[in-house]
Amino acid sequence: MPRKESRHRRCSFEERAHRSSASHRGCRTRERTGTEVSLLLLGQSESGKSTLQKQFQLLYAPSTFNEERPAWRAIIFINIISAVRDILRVLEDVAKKSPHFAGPSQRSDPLHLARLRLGPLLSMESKLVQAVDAGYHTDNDGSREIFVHQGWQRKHLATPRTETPGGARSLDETHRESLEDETLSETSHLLDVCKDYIRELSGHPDVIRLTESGKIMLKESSSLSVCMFFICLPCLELNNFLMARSSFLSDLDRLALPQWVPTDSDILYARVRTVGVATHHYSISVRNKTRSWRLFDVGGTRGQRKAWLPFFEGTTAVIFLAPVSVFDEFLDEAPETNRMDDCMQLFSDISSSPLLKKTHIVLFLNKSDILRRKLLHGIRITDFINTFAPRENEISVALQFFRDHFSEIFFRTNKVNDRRQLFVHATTIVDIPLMRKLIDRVVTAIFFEHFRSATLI
Ligand SMILES: Nc1nc2c(ncn2[C@@H]2O[C@H](COP(=O)(O)OP(=O)(O)OP(=O)(O)O)[C@@H](O)[C@H]2O)c(=O)[nH]1
Ligand SMILES: [Mg+2]
Repeated sequence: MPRKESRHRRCSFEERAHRSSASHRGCRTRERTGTEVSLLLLGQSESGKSTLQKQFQLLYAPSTFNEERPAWRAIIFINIISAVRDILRVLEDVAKKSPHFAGPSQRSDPLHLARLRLGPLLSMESKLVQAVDAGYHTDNDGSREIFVHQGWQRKHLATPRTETPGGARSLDETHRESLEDETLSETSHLLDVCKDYIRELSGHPDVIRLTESGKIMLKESSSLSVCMFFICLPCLELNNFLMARSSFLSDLDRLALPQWVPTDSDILYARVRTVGVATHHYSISVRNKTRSWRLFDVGGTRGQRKAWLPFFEGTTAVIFLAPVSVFDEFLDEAPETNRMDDCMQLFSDISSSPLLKKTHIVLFLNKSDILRRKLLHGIRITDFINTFAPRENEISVALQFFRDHFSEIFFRTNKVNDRRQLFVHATTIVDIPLMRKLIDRVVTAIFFEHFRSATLI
């Protein structure tokens, strides 16, 4: 997408986010009277906020989740294509540094060949982005990720498609739909044609060598959805164990089938960056009492955190997501900052905010599945957090350590109101049966705390 256009899209999106925060102010009265429960999902980027919101939808609005299911095909295709692009980029970087590098477009060069073979598939990315009316959000550091406008799925429902007031579908609409269908089936066909080349590329000796030597690693949140590579600090150890995970890339036979419809799990693993604040409404019954709930899913990159503030006042509860697997990673937007340090600082800011002094906080120590795999793989927490020593590098010990650490931050910053509570849970948000039970428990706790504390205000 041209830079100008993407800036325009970003701008209008931010305006929308601003409008939504203004309309949010108007809704506070309802919250104060206790008729509506509002829940704020907070945490750094890629901590799992939107995935948690999808779990809410799956649990409390399954019919809309089902209606929107086909729309996720395009996003997953985009995820796959950008993963392939990232692998190619890494391999090109390696090739350029090689003493045998003979120039960018040598016919015999296997990478050049791979680019040629994959070219038609790669060129579908912009068409898919257009089809879902998405854009790219670029951070200060230049990192780029796809974002979509709130409610984008509604425009891409399989049935019923939108109709004009007269009952007939507009020509524009029909044209857009057929373009979208064409784009999807073309991508699916190209994916089928290219799947062996993609496999070959993922198993390229340089990719294996670099992952084994720790020179590149899979961005951990993407290890299960898309394999995004980046050059990381040389001390990191990660081999192709993670790469062999059930990522979209290792499931191409299924995803390239023309009749493939994303499963619940595919949708939970699909990655779209949130820009601004997305509001979701649910009607939730707790012990036969039905209330309207609003969930605010915020964009977590550093540059977006200022936009959270208008949503603090009057919120019933905060669910803070701390991705505990990130102890050995660094922020995309600030590569010198360890992601766990950023997460703890952010948690400290949230729990000490005067606007949240009466708000209970639910802390999810998320991505515990990835934490477990990293520890089993021998990545040592002490190499990144020296206060962890001399503990055992073991999952239950690590979870207890993080639980204690976050609790200490909470109690240190909690002097303003000691009636406020912190509920801590270790989570794997992509685990559907586990989350079903946990969300139900958390919702019940928030609901009852809400009405108990309403009398305290
Ligand atoms: N393996 C694993 N992956 C997870 C878990 N939670 C989230 N993910 C994946 O992590 C990626 C990022 O999750 P998101 O929910 O998009 O993160 P976010 O906090 O909304 O990020 P922003 O919108 O950028 O603020 C997605 O691809 C999810 O599928 C988890 O517990 N385990
Ligand atoms: Mg998000």
